[in-house]
Amino acid sequence: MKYGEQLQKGAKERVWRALDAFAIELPSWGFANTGTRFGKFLQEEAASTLEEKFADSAEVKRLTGAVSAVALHVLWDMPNGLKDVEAVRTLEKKHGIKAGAINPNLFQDQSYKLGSLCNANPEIRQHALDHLLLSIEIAKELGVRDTSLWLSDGSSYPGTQNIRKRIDWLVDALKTAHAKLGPGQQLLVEYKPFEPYFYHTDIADWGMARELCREAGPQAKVLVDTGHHYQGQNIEQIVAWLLRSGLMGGFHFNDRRYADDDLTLGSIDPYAIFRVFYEVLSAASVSHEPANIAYMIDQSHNMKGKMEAAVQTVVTAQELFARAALVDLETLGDLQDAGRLVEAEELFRGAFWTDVRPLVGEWRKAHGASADPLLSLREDGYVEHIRKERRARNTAGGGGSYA
Ligand code: PSV
Ligand code: MN
Repeated sequence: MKYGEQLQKGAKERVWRALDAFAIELPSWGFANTGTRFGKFLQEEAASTLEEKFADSAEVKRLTGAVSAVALHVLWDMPNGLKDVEAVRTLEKKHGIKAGAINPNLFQDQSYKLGSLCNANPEIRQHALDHLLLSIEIAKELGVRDTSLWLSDGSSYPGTQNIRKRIDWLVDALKTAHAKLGPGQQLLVEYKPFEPYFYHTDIADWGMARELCREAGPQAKVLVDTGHHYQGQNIEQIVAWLLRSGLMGGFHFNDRRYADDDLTLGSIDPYAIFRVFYEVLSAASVSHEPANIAYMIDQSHNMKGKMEAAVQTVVTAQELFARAALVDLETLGDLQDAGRLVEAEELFRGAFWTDVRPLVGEWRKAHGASADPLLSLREDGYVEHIRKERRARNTAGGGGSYA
């Protein structure tokens, strides 16, 4: 098959079908002012209230047509716990966007210096567990499927912690949490090799996350954050394994050059994300059912405007998903089985190199979104409006120096 032929052979239908089924969650924290370890460069238009985060997410949803929900971080967004549920329900209705995955915060409390669910002190473990259970309760109240757990727990110096004891504490906690899940709810377990600790991390990779899920129960699944791997790791192979074992729960998408850089999806290595999407789509084609995976973004933008970055990310995700959907799986399978390596590779690469932007734009337009969301964002005045509205609050103290 020659390059370009794929577009003629029912490509539009394939892309259309893929995009119909594709939606991604935005992180509420992606709209707030965050910083690096060395300083904060404040953005006048950043969101600081939950209402503003909902409003910003709704604008990204309106422009792209591919946003399913806005993921919440309990301490940052719902500091009063269950008392805030009603307010979230009101915001969901007002802005026409649902709350997404509920993220417990087990990394900021002063007592967590030596760990949260893995702390040697049983009182601190209980405190962390209570917060995890509260998060599950909040998810239940809001009708949200996923509680998304990331633990920063670890140590920076060999010999200072008992790794095996910590595994047992963690398993106990996850079993207790799992028992509280309602029908249809899920506990997503996210792994990360290092940072904030640099010797050991209690859930350092997908194998540890998978073991923990298996011990916790059938509603626990693994969350793959694309920024949480060592350099050179074959992430799509991890995804293939997790799909095979029914433990692929969801993604936190972002791109990186060095470590957990939280750069815009596809800005450094779009081919890597294409390959991940291809694994998901090819597994779904064999099982004949959608994998029911939570697609989520986990990025914070300190250089780019937050609204622009969010729109750019969703559009990139749509485009890479569409390109992955272009792979003719049947033909590829035949070529692979016949050992026709270069033809197989060219078919695969051909899909990646196809410019789907006009097709994806058409899909968006047909679905009431914008053919060119970044241009529409620039033209519709939303950013100017929120900048005016939020300027005074965002520049009064806080962060680094701001002229
Ligand atoms: C940790 O690096 C992480 O990826 C987790 O998902 C957190 O919830 C998120 O970033 C925000 O800090
Ligand atoms: Mn993450």
